[in-house]
Amino acid sequence: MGRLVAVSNRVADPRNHAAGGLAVALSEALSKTGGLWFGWSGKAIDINQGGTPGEGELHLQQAGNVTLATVDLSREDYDAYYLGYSNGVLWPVFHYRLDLADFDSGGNLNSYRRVNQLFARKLAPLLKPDDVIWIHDYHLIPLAAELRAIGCGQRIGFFLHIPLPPPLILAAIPQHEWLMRAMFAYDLIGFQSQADVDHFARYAQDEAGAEPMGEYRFRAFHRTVRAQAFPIGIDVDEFIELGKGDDSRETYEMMRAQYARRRLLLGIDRLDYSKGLPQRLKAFQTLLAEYPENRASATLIQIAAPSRESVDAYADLRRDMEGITGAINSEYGELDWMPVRYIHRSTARKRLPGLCRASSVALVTPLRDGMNLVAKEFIAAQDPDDPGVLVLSRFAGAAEQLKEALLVNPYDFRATAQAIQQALHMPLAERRTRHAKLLERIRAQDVHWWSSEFLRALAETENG
Ligand code: ADQ
Repeated sequence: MGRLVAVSNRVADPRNHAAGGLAVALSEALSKTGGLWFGWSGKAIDINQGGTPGEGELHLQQAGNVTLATVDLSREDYDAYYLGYSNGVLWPVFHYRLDLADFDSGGNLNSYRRVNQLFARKLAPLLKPDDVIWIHDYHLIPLAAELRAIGCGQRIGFFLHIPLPPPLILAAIPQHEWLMRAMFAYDLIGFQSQADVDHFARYAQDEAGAEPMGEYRFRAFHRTVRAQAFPIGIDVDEFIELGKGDDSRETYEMMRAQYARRRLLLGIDRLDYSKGLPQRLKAFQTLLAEYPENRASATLIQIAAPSRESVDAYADLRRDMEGITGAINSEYGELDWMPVRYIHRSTARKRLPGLCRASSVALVTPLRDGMNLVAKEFIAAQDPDDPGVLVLSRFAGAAEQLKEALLVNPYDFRATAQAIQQALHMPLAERRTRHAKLLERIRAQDVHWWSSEFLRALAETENG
């Protein structure tokens, strides 16, 4: 294989393993070929500091044998490309939330195109003819088309980390035809789940008149694209090792000591409306109402990392969460017990395994999620002899794989409360059997499997 060039909105320093599984997996694949990682520098330059829309300085940095190439954006482009179009249009629609999409601002679309053109212009001169390019996520859907437009003929693959909605929902985006045409500039498109592949296949055939060319391949707009599911995984061994570290062990001991007489339920998310957090709190409230034996015992720790706070829908969510938490705690709280501990901060990665291991139940109940890696991290962190139970939304991509979890419909509070009750009272033998199977599944398709399978499939494509 030629040199690997990875492109993503954010670039992580491969030497910093605290960045997590994806950064580790990409770094590993990049260092095998002395690769290049290209993306936004994280800097948004104000207009009075010289930030001009459609322009940005390129920075090159060496991290071992991997080159990091990053580009600054003007504040105006950052606001419109990142917050406006990527997170104000594509994120909500791809998560089936048409009600939260802001289609009105044409400026956002222009900027989304302009940033993708800027990235193509800055990246093209760095490319070698036999490079293999792997572009990530919804911020960069049109990047391959922009690269092709300026003469790049290399193999280009794309991985969508979020779900692809059914054709009718996708078609609500005014520019859906343009986005789909842009997808056909890739040689391979990877999705998180088979459901996403099916949505792509239906859209491609029904709306874009694509011709199916045998398994996984479609032809339209004079190009052939392969579309396939590559469910992303975690680095299971790395997470288990992290669990043996001092920080994780300390966290575990502290939680066990503090909650010795209680049962811990855990939620770890970004504060995002796709994660179903208000619904999760309401299911927990229903548990306390309908199964009173859990009062003064079951404690939900919900850690929600701040995210995209300047987008309106996120500020609304923050208020909702505070309101519902207050209502539950004031209704059921005792002098020595608060049912919900809601923490609006992120937790250091090195503490996560300990926190997961100290919990009896994980609540991973998104309304829609590409995959959800927290579900897999929870499984990896458990003591196989006395494991906790995963309550998982059927609308998370992970539900296609993790069939031994307790699968729930997060909109149905009573049924979710019932599943939590079942999780809290599951016999040890059943917990062990379910956990062993889940661990086997996340090992078989871990993050190393994910990147090597994707790159193998990309190398097999016919390139055009
Ligand atoms: P995200 O929506 O960010 O990612 P997710 O997979 O849940 O979501 O988490 C990614 C990582 O962030 C995990 O390693 C998790 O531990 C960490 N994390 C989340 N909340 C945290 C918190 N409060 N404190 C500390 N760490 C936290 C997108 C898609 C997902 C898909 C991933 C990877 O939305 O569906 O699984 O990409 O493809």
